[in-house]
Amino acid sequence: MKTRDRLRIAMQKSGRLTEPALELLTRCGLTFRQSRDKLFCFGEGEPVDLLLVRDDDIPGLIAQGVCDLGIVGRNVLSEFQLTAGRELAPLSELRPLGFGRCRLSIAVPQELDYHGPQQLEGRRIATSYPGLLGEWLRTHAVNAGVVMLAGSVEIAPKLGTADAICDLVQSGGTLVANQLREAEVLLESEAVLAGPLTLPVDERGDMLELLLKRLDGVIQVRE
Ligand code: PRT
Ligand code: ZN
Repeated sequence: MKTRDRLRIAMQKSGRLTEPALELLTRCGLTFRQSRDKLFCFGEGEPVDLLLVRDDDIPGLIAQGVCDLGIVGRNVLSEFQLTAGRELAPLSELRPLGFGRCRLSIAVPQELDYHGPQQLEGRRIATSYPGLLGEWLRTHAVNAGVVMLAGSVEIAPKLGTADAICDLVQSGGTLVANQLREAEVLLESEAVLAGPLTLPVDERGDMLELLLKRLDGVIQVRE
């Protein structure tokens, strides 16, 4: 991998985390030249550029060294850490960022009188998070089928393709609309600053240290 002297941050191109992530970086004193719908934004004042991508690609881009940092949901980062191949560099959560809060939960049909994990034994659970769900099932010694779905997970019970779901919940409105109710919380999530386990020791490392200091200042003021 060619060495770079500018810090490169991967963030979501278009979605729930885009606006708040840009706002946070702006409050850290960073300004960028290109419009945010472009793939790449060049940092004007500081040597910090942005790569705008799908959120699911962010951990891989950091692990491959294409980007130094990423702003991504803890749900996506944790899933990557559980499912990525060993050949990829391990990542770490450098800072929680306080926006994009949600939880990864198991939800069951409203009419089911849920009273514990063992009730999921032998059932099929639809999810886009096989790593996190699999880990939870192992921890609770539950043998359940994991039905992998990339989207529209909440309609699986109605379609008869699963008995329960494991998906992100925020207000709970989507669950109610699909006659489901939250039974177990697997992960409390929010946007985080992700980076490699070992940080670069060149100019990028100095810039990263400065950025972390500014971030801490901004986050502290918000709290
Ligand atoms: O295109 P790209 O792949 O980048 O975007 P995406 O569609 O995968 O992601 P996006 O923008 O929907 O979400 C990005 C991140 O926001 C997620 O990875 C979470 O970390 C965070 N986040 C916070 C949420 C929610 N809240 C949320 N409510 N992500 C998704 N949802 C969905 C959830 O999947 C469910 O369908 O909203 C529905 C539930 O919401 P409530 O309010 O009805 O409970
Ligand atoms: Zn995504």
